[in-house]
Amino acid sequence: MDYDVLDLQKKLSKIMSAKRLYHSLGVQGMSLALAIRYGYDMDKANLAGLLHDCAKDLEDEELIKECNTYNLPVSPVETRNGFLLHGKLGAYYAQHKYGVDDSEIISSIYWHTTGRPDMTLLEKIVFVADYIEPNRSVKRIPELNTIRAIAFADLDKAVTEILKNTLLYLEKQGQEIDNLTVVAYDYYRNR
Ligand code: DGI
Ligand code: FE
Ligand code: FE
Repeated sequence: MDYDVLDLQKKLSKIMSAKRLYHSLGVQGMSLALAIRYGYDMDKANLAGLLHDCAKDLEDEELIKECNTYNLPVSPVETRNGFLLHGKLGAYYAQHKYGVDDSEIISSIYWHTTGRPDMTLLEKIVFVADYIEPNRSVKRIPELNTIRAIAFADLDKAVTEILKNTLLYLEKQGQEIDNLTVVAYDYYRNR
């Protein structure tokens, strides 16, 4: 695939906080490593990881406004928790702002926050890489190093553990849970 990753990194560095860029570079590298492990196209994984949070530096209201502008559907849960839209809008930006025309890359960005049942290999790679990238802290997620090891042994199991942890965390925090996340966990738990 013909794509100028350095140019894209430079563009993202102008719209992202330093912290977000660092995270994005971490996910880029981790997606690449998982692609090597599971035999997926390295360039595509690299690009998907780098771009996955390209719409995250927007306030909740801005995310909703942008989705309305581009006719992207906004569910009631998403209206109440605007940040959930950064995957959907990021997928749109990847396509229309950053010139990505690969449908696998676009959908891996689209689904990276909630996951979904029966994810494609790249969707799983980005979903897992996002959680285990080196800048995530074991202080905040005690199971992180266990999940990192699992990620390189059994990708579906890593997806399952991450969904389980995420749901537990959201419950503990009293945050509203999107049914997409529940449906994804039910699928992987029973797989
Ligand atoms: O954008 P990142 O922070 O790198 O990672 P992400 O896009 O996976 O977002 C992580 C957050 O999303 C994490 O705090 C858990 C949250 N999340 C995932 N599923 C749901 C959710 N939050 C709510 N409220 N409901 C969900 O179903
Ligand atoms: Fe994200
Ligand atoms: Fe992320």
